[in-house]
Amino acid sequence: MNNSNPNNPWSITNDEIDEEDNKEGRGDDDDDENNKNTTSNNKEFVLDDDRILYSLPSPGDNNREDWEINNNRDDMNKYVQTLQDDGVVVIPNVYTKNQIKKMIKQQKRIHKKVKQMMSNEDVEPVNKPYRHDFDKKRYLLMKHYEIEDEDDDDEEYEVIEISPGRYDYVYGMNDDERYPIFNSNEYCCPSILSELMDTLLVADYKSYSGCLPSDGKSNDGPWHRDTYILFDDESIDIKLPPYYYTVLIPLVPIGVENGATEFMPGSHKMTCKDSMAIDDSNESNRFQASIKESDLGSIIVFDGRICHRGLRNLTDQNRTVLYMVWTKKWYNDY
Ligand SMILES: O=C(O)CCC(=O)C(=O)O
Repeated sequence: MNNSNPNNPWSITNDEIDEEDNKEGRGDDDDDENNKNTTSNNKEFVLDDDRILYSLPSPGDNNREDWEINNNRDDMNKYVQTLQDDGVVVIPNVYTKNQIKKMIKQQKRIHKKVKQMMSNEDVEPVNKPYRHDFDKKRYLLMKHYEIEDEDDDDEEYEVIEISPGRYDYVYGMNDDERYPIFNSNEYCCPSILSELMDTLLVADYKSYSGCLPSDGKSNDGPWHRDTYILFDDESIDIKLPPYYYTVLIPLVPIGVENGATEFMPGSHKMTCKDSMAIDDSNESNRFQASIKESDLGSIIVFDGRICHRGLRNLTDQNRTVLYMVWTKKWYNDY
């Protein structure tokens, strides 16, 4: 079509586009340095007005070396490949033992405070639907507690009881100066993780943190994906490039006794029906991510579309896992 609309100030004719193309080839535009932007293949685009193009630094660029621990480039390629193929990978030595100790201490303070707020006489849990998609959009009724932090202008937060004694909340985990470890670069974007996300999500992504504490003894969680089905048809979601990653950071060893996280490798690229049809008696078709005591500081990273579940906790011991969610900015985890 070559029909310029005189009523529409944004309409451009093909002739005008050709003219712009020719100009670009000749490079005879305004050569003000401030108006230039260099793209990754070094082709220069020049604005023809006085607006200034600005490139945002990548979120992982700041002071990486200060807190580099696991920064082996060969491993990096392996993690990227495994996440693309299997949808889940365990990365060792992302945090030091000292950092894990700080996280445990501050998370315990957070948990104590959350329990206090939950036991306030004004707080009544309400059964509300919680989105837990699998082959289709699915809601499970779960107890929700609305808590208020009187030390922070009565700011309101939600605590969800995923199964008896097993909770999910974000209180204290994001930009809260009272719990500085969770507010720090060393926690939020260790170099291996920020580089991984740079590679996989590429640009325009965001993250937030939360906590999954359990008081002991819980049942198997349901199989689910962490992503919401975008167009009520999972066959669309599984064809998209990655847009959602979950990161689990165990603060206690996790395994068969207290509930490993179980995954169906490859199911981020399959319909749930096809994934469930795969023979689960063959061990290689199921992956149970366990972290030993000596391996604390490791993280489990997975594509949010992978089918997974938390397995039962047979012990009376607390099982606390922190999580981060990294998504493209357009994704809304509501
Ligand atoms: O607690 C776990 O191991 C499982 C967590 C989980 O299902 C999730 O992050 O969606």
